[in-house]
Amino acid sequence: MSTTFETTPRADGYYMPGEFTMHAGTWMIWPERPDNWRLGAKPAQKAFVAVASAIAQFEPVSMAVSARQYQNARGMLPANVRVVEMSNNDSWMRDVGPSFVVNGKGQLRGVDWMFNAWGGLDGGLYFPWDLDDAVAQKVLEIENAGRYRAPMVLEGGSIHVDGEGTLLTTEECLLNPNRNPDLSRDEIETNLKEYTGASKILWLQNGVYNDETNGHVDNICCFLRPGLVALTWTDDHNDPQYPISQDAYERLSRYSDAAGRKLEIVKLHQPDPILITADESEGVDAVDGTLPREEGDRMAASYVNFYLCNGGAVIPAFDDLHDRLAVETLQKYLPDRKVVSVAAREILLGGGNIHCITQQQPQ
Ligand code: KQY
Repeated sequence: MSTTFETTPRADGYYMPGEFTMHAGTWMIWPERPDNWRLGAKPAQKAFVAVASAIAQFEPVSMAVSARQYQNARGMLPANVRVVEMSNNDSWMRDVGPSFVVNGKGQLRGVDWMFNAWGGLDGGLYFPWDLDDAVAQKVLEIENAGRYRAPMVLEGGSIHVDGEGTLLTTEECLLNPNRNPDLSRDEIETNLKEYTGASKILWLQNGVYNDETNGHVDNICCFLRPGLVALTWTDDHNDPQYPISQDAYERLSRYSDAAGRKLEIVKLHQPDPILITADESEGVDAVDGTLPREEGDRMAASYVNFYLCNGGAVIPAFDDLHDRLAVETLQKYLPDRKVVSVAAREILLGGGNIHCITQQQPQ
């Protein structure tokens, strides 16, 4: 049985390591809801298989799947992906899974944040979300890892850490009144520090333009290693993303991290605007209370939403001219990893990307 601790990770000597450190494996959830994924989620399922297969070249992958989809997922996934039955409301393991923490003795525990589907009844993306809110606890139980239930709503995609005391996040998401209306900025910072072990919080203002998560940091900026960050970028002054990336760049240039280092910033130029087609829009079941997918809506496409795994980096491809440059740039800054690109338009159409559907379990 997995114990629930009433203390905090920081008090017990645990901290959240950077994604770039060694993993025991990766957790994902199988997509199926037809009001988010077009054509009964079949194209998304193929994209998730491609992501799981790419990661499985580097480390073990576990896929959580509802009872209804178990046989279909087992049949579509390669044999080296472990399939585990787990109920869920959707497939965003980054946001609903545990943030794993470790101590200096190689022991593993996890933080189970409160989840309200990216904003609850005030702009959230679906109702109910109770099955998603239980996912972190179930993963920790399977891994026999102790659990901390954090007293705060937070999705894993809204934070990035360097594992050396620095945490990156956005005001747009963490200070949004639809997450923790009763907590002040100071109280939110205190919780972040207590539950991740970070000592310094670096705030960006906004996430990527039109990101339905209210600006998750994992779509705009992430650590490649301590002191080195990747930032989504555009050179087009007329693009609404331009002032957002510009502001982020200025803040990151001013900041130093918890160890006192200035940050080196790698710009990853975004793809050209990606709009939902009529076909794609028509393929999504319309249901009251979930976000409509309208023809012509711009999706929040970003190469920063990649995933680092043992010896690898799995980066989204959009069939765009910038795909190649993104791979080459990342490869240049990650010489010890193999950068693999996976076609990700179908994941983007669901509202996120490769980082959003994965969760690392540290070694
Ligand atoms: O982390 C994410 N990007 C998840 C987005 C959820 C979208 C639900 N439609």
